[in-house]
Amino acid sequence: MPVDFVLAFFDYPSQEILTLQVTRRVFLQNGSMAAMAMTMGTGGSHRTIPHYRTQLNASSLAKFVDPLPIPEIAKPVEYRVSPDNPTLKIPYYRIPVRQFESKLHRDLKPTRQWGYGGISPGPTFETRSGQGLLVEWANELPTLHFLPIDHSIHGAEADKPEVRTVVHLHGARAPAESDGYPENWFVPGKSALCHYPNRQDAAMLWYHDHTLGINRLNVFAGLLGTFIVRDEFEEALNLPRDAYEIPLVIYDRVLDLDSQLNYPVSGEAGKPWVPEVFGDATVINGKLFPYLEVEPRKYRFRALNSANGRFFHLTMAASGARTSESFAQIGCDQGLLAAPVRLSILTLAPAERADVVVDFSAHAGSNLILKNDTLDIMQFRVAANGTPHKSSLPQSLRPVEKIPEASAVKTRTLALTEIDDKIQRPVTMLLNNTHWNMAVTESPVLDSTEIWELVNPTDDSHPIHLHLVRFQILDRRNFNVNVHLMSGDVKYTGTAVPPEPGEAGWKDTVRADPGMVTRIIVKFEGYTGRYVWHCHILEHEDNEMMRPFDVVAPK
Ligand SMILES: [Cu+2]
Repeated sequence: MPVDFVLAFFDYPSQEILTLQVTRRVFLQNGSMAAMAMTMGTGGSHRTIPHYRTQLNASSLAKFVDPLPIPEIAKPVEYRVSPDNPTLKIPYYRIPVRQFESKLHRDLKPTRQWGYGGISPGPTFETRSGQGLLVEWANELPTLHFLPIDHSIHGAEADKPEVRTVVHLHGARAPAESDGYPENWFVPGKSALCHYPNRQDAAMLWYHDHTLGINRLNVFAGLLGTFIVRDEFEEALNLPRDAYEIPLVIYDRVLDLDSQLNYPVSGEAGKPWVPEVFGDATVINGKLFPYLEVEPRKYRFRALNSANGRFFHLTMAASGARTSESFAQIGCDQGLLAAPVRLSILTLAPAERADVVVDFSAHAGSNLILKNDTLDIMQFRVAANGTPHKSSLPQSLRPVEKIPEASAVKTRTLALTEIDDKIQRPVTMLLNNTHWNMAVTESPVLDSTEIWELVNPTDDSHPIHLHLVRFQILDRRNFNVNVHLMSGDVKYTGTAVPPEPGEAGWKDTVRADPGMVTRIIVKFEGYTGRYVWHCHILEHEDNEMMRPFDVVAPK
């Protein structure tokens, strides 16, 4: 398949494109190639491309001149009666959603962004398992959007207000009315009150915009933040904490020469949507190429990939060489793993989280570099001496009891499909060949267990996220794509591969890799009501790769 997304980005003449013969899958898996494509694009044959402007070459900026920002902790404004227990008062937060400017780098001008609490990432919520809280999300944004809306996309038609928002707390077991259903958007001047009961294990969740048809633009503008749930079990493990526990919110952006967000467009009149976006500016906690001063001891990093579409492959390098077994991964999306997993490369698909411990004690007085593929993205400056510490890295963490396959009452086979135009540019992506507006086809019964088989005949790895629930990955297995495309049948061609050790815990987002059937097992616990499942490549999600599902009461 030709490089359709480069065509989309840079409006290459199609003849040129057809000679390149690189698949988008390769681009998805290889960040440096995407960066190369971006560089190629600056010399490409631009015609009149609305919105999209000449790109800043982010690698030309000085490295490691800004300290890593740590997002502030959200503070409740008062206590209010809990919606599910009138005898209880719970914290009430009010978070304004605002436009603001901040410098992404010392040598850049301030960049216009949108942020929760007027910052991006937004303030970090700190709460405990079972400690419910209320958040009033108040839309105080301007009435005009500054990124290119595609009115041909479902839910973003020209009769809709330009600026709309709705907030989803990713990974939360929350009632449907507080889950941020994509159609429940509200306009500037309005707000939504959400109740998060937090009856779930310790984990790092994250909140972000989920507005139908413009989600990719609102998140690109900066509407994201983290939400940490803690519990006694985790605290008893004596992991690094307080100043030694640090969130790393990682995402890529495209900037213009004026330091402004430069969301790519297709170049096709009236249809600016592009199938994926990859930027060469890797931002961590709101800064490009930040540094962090650390002591020679263990740190706990809570990493989140909040990129629109980029998969990160993170490594640590000392003096130019990769250090082996740099990370001890202790948790994934929905909390702790059964035991630490030693990794030299940490892969994060969009929306995935990894909880990792890094021990700097062997590097006193030197610098380490965090890399994504070949790109240096952050520096750790390890002090020569540190304060004595007693944190530990236990050999066993939290038991993860496997859900038996025999407990599943239903198996659903769900295809992930891509519809291309005549020159093989994707025009829409679908789940199970159904559009957003079609009748609900997945209606699991509350407290029942199901197996979902995600059949991926496309060239892309799609990170699939189910709202409300946590699940376990059973396996991935190659199948014959051609047979599937002709007949719909699934003919396996390989043996089932178990999840990677770092995925073998509780998940809420799973890579459905190309040419494979990915099986997950899910218990639909929590609440009845309407939720969604979708691809977390935001450009896919916005263009039909999202479906509602209903959790129904048992008969
Ligand atoms: Cu996708």
